[in-house]
Amino acid sequence: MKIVVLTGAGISAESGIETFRAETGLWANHRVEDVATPEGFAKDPDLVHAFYNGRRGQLADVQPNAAHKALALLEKHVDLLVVTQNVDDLHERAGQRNLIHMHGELRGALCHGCGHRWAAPDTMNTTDACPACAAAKTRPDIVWFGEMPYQMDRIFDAITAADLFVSIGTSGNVYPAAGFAAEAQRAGVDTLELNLEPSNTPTDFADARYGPATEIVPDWVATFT
Ligand code: BV8
Repeated sequence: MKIVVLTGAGISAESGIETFRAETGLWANHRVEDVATPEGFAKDPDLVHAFYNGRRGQLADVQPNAAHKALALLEKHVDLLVVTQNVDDLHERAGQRNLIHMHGELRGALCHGCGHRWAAPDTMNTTDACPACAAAKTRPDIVWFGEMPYQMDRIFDAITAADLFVSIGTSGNVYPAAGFAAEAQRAGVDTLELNLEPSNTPTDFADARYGPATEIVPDWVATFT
C-alpha cells in the first residue's frame, strides 16, 4: 500500500514546539513579512538570523513525540513517504527515513551567492563565510514566502500515485501544501485528515479524525501494524 503523509506544526506541538497560528504561536510575535520572506531577510538579516537561531537552539531541548515515532514505525509496514512542512528535525530523530522537508530545515544552511548547502552551525550570523565560496552570503536553508518549496515534482508524483494521502497537524493555510489533498482527490486517491480540529480545507478529505496527534496518530498507525 502506498501512503503519502503531509505533516505540519501540529505534529510537533506536543513536543513543545510552538505552532504558527495559535494565539501564542510563532507568528504572534513576528510579522511574517519581517522574518519569513527574502525581502525581510534583505532588509534586516540580523533579525531573521536571530529568529531562526532561537528556533534552531530550541531543537536541543525537545524530543520526538509518540506521533513522530508512530510514523517511523509505519514506514516498516507500508510504502510510506512523509512530506513535512516543518523545519524541525523531529521526524528524522524519530527514525523516519523516507522524508522530504518541503520548506527546508533549521539544521541546513545555504549560500545565496553560490548555492552551496551545509549543516548549519547552532548560531548563524551575517558575517559567516560560505565554506565553498567564502562569500558572507549565508542564510538559513528555509523556504520563505514567495519562494518555491523543495522537491515539488517528486511530491506531486508520489501523491498522484498513492493509495492514500493523509494530512497531520496542519491548518491548510499555506500553499502549495494546502492544495495537496484536493490534488489527491482529483487523482482518485483516498484522503484522511488527522488534526486537533478541522483545517481550512476539511471538504478536501474523505475521512477525518480529530484529537491530539500523540493519541490519534498512533491509533491510526495501529490499523497497519
Ligand atoms: C510559493 C518556513 C510560489 C518558514 C513556511 C502572496 C505573495 C507570495 C506568495 C503568496 C501570496 N499569497 C499566497 C501566496 C502563496 C504563499 C501562501 O500560501 N501564503 C499564505 C499565507 C496565503 N505560499 C508561498 O509563498 C510558498 N511559495 O507559493 O511560491 C512560487 C512560484 C513560482 C516560483 C517561485 C515561487 C512558500 C510557503 C512556505 C513558507 N514557509 N515555513 C518557517 O518555518 O519559519 S510556511 C509555515 O506555515 C510552515 O512551514 C508551515 O508549512 C506553514 C503552515 O503552518 P502549519 O504547519 O499548518 O501550522 P499552523 O500553526 O498554521 O497550524 C497548526 C495546525 O496543527 C492547526 O490546524 C492546529 O489545529 C493543529 N494542531 C495544534 N496542536 C495539535 C494539532 N494537531 C494535532 N495535535 C496537536 N497537539
